[in-house]
Amino acid sequence: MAFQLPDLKYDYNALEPYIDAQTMEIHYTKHHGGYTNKLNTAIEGTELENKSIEEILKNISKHSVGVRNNGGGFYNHKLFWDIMSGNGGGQPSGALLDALNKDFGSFDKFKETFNNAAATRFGSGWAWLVSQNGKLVVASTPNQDNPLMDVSEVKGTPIIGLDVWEHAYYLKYQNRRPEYIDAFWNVIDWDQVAKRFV
Ligand code: MN3
Repeated sequence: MAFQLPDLKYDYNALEPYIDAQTMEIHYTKHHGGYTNKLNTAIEGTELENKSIEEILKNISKHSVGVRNNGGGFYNHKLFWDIMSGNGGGQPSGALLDALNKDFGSFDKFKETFNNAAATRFGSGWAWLVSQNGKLVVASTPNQDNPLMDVSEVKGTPIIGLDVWEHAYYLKYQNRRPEYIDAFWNVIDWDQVAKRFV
């Protein structure tokens, strides 16, 4: 198997009450697990088996829809789990906070922009904070696309990714996506986000 489902660094109930244990378990084992298996099936016997996921995504326009959807799903969920923690929340500091202030005017203004991108993404997709050589922008993508892909409208390095597919919140929040988006800020791991930024 070229790609393996990455270990989750916390228990399924670690993000309660903001993200419930049942959602975490299904999301990680069935959805992320499914993307991983289907990615492996899609690249089996091809040269992509020896490439990094970043390399594959960078040239995604050359590959099949199956590689695009499942490669994106594989990468995006790993990032998503990595930037959350049961000890998360609060505010960023240091160079990341300086950059957010510079590029959005204030931390609150950044959150407002990000929340709006997440809430207004039609159907299934992701909201992103993206670094374009140090300049920060907010974007959203459909399906399992992400800003590393050459087909993405906004390109750069994803620093924060928020999954706004219904499977990410429907068990607890039903149709109330904005409540889920608000809750996310209580579990975001700013130390991990800062590491991705530098
Ligand atoms: Mn998902």
